[in-house]
Amino acid sequence: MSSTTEEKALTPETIENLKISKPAINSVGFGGIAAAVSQVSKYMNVADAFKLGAKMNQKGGFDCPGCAWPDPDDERSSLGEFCENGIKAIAEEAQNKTIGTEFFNKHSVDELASWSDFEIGKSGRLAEPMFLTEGATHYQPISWEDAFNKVGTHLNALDSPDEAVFYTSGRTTNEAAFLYQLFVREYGTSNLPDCSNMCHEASGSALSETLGIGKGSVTLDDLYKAELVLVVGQNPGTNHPRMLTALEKCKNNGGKVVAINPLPEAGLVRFTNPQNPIKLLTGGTQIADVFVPITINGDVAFFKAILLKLLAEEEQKGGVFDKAFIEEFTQGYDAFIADLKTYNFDECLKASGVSETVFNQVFDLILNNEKIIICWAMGLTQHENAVDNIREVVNLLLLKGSIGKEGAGTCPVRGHSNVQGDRTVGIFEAAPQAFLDKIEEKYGFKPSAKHGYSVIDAIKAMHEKKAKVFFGLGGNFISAVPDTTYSAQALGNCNLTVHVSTKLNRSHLVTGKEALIFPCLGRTEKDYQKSGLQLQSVENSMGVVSSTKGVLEPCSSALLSEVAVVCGVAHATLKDRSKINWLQYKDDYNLVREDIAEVVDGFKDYNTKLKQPSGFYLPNGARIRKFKTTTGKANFSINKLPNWKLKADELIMMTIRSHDQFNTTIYGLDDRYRGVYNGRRVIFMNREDMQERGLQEQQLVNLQSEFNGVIRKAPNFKVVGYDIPKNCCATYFPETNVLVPLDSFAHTAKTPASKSVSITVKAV
Ligand SMILES: Nc1nc2c(c(=O)[nH]1)N[C@H]1C(S)=C(S)[C@@H](COP(=O)(O)OP(=O)(O)OC[C@H]3O[C@@H](n4cnc5c(=O)[nH]c(N)nc54)[C@H](O)[C@@H]3O)O[C@H]1N2
Ligand SMILES: Nc1nc2c(c(=O)[nH]1)N[C@H]1C(S)=C(S)[C@@H](COP(=O)(O)OP(=O)(O)OC[C@H]3O[C@@H](n4cnc5c(=O)[nH]c(N)nc54)[C@H](O)[C@@H]3O)O[C@H]1N2
Ligand SMILES: [Mo]
Repeated sequence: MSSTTEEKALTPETIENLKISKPAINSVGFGGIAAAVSQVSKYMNVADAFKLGAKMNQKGGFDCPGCAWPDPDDERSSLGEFCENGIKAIAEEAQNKTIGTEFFNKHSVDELASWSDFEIGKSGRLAEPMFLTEGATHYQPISWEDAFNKVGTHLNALDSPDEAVFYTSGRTTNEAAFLYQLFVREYGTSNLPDCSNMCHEASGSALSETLGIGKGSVTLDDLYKAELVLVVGQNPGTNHPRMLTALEKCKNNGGKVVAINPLPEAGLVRFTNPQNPIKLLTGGTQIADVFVPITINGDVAFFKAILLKLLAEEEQKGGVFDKAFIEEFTQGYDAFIADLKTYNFDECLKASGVSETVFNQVFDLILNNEKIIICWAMGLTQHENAVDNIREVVNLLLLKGSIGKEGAGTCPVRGHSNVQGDRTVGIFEAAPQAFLDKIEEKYGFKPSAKHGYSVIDAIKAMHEKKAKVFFGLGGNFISAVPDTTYSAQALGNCNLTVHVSTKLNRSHLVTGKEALIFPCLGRTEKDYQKSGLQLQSVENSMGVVSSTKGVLEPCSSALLSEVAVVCGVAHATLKDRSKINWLQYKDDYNLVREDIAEVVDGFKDYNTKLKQPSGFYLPNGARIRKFKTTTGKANFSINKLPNWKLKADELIMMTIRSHDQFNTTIYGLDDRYRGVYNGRRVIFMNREDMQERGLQEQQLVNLQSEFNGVIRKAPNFKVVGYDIPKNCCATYFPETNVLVPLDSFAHTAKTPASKSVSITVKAV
């Protein structure tokens, strides 16, 4: 019997073999290296692994496709700037096994959908373009030319270009991303949702409004020189391991680190640098001087408590706020202080869930230091009040004058390795008019000025059949987005779904009436074109643009680069009506960069600057106290406490990453640092909450969320008692995306609130 689109979208994993042990407090070290080496040897030959290890994140090598953490400008470790999870990321891409006609003949779409995400990921690298005809059970091969024409035919048959959606994931290089948005705009729409919509969009919104730039202000050097670094809502030991090396350096220079997180994440507590063998033996550095076990979404309350006490101290003794900075560079101070005074300290502290003792430790550090950096990731951005979270962080930095000076500032730590660069070069459903004007000036067509669909809008539009073609440049849309069942129906409503991908994933199985898979080159592979071997470029979390060049031979001769795919689709769709010679770009990527240099600020002499071994910094106003806001100053903002309330039996759930996954790619079934082995359908619960519900360790439970009267269910999870604040719980993404309501998202930014889902837990 064939399964429905909704059924195919769910992860059918079992949980029988789950093993639980004590969570680790120390990250990396021998365990990490052993884990990485065993991972690599599973899929790659050892010679390739060494070749890659030596080139990863080295000047002139390739950029690790793992995370967006920057590489040091100066000395780089001779062992390579790598980490355990970086090695897993490249091993995942640089697999020996490939899949094509034979594989898809053997396995129907239905059968593949019954595999777990882990099994799907292990099937191998996609090696040929494939096509699923309407009503068919199996994908079949298709030539690139026919495939491009199919996309063109579908796009040209739509009543309006706004009936197509063009998604981007954040691994896409600057060159491919720039051409892609250019094609989409020439085709006639601004429907350019991207993974950033689900990730740091709230940071972009909050920082643009308050500091005039949607990116962070600090450099790696600032982190080394900071007196105090707050790491808020972030798990760097797993998701940005090389950040721990920077924090260690900061501490060696006398800096202090505070971790604000519902979970005592390994790595923040203690960290062993894998590139320092002596440390491996002695047990490593204590990274966090203070650990703040905050309640989920208690951050605005916590920061308000800090702000209130700072204000009291300023009013009593003075010298707490940087008055000269506030006077010269900011706007809105009086209104901000007036609003702050309407809050009560005790109530705020209580709402944060933090003890007075821990609060005072953090308060003293903030009071007594002038060079403060605040780092954050998804723990702040994936809430309904995510924008308030980040604006409140900015308020604190502004009061302390901790922005635009050495060792101080904002540090939103990006996820995908080029998610920041994609936005810089134009992947944006709401691009500024100035950028659109530049496109018009250079290419002679008028881009649509209408705001396009973000991820959430796109899902709704497809559900309502207002959008009929979905095109994804990278990523795994169905598993990444909230409300899996509703979103599967949305994709199922499309006439055509297309994915440009390196690996098979669930989105290839949750299709429109027709579907295409375009296999492409990965970051690690050599990209040969007419003019020779090509290099591409990416921007890291700190605004440094550098080159990346693959080192391995492509895993299949049928692969195209993302640039070539975009050129092929653009040419087949726009034909003679285009003002652009699409096919020239794929022969020589220098031409793409020459265009970017003309259109995007900060890229003058792009091709020349890219030859600098460490890359080049893009301009950043906040870094030099030139705030490009509507007021021309840094803006204080007024933020309310969140006002959600749990019902009697509800818990607030955050959906997080295990140590063995890259977003929807499941490297393995273990979460070593949290002591979970052989299974992912677990719910981490406070032991008192378990007791109140009469739940035992590893008891099988069903999870349910209710939002605006709609009930969503996720069955068969096992309970794991954990050090997590009362009324809070945690599960892994994407297994519980089915519980995240589509209509629960950050105001202003529309980031799905996947870190604050109200759920109930019931024994099976
Ligand atoms: N190996 C690996 N690396 C990755 C990724 C991956 O999946 N695997 N993903 C990449 C991507 S795209 C991204 S965006 C980043 C994600 O990097 P992270 O943001 O570190 O990832 P999450 O697992 O979502 O972790 C969120 C952290 O926030 C905490 N948290 C949750 N809610 C709250 C809250 O309300 N307040 C506070 N203070 N803390 C909270 C959680 O306990 C957790 O430690 O990592 C990137 N790097
Ligand atoms: N509940 C919940 N949901 C979340 C999150 C959460 O914390 N909780 N996090 C959100 C966040 S922060 C993000 S960024 C999104 C991630 O959303 P996406 O970016 O859409 O998802 P990924 O899992 O990173 O995409 C993996 C797929 O990308 C393809 N791929 C890998 N490398 C390449 C490449 O070089 N080129 C191309 N063309 N394809 C490639 C592979 O086929 C792979 O299967 O998920 C979001 N969803
Ligand atoms: Mo992300």
